[in-house]
Amino acid sequence: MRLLIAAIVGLATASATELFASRAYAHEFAVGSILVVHPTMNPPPGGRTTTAGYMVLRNSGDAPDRLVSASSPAAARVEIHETRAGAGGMMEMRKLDTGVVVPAGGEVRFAPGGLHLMFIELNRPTPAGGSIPVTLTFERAGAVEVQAVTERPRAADDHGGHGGHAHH
Ligand SMILES: [Cu+2]
Repeated sequence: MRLLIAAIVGLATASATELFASRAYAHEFAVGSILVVHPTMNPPPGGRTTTAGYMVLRNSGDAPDRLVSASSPAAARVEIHETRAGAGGMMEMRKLDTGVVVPAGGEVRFAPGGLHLMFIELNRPTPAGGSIPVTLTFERAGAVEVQAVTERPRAADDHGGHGGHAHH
């Protein structure tokens, strides 16, 4: 009991930053057999309203599922994109209109240089350390609202705000 009280007092006195950090630590969302692990959004470079987001999708079920769409009240559109080497070795991006399959018992990684969510026409400030709600809709598991945390990807570098990449 004393331990529990200490924990509660500790929680009450922790700074907002610490609270956020502890919440971000267990930052995952479940729907059906799908687990959405650590959804994030790159802080958009100054003045831009388009940026990329990342996450890992795990499927503990015995049937494949498919992420069919994403949306957010914080953006006009959220698209599912893939970066890949195109003709001539240039990296190029394309929108995946049929979504992304999450294999049975497997996972799909959205990461810099590959799959990503594209937040287009953000309509609110998205300071680092904040988060925005994103609804992910799966063919089998249905829809789930997750919180995408605004932070830089841990992996080396990204194409940032997709400078020069047309999204319309
Ligand atoms: Cu993109």
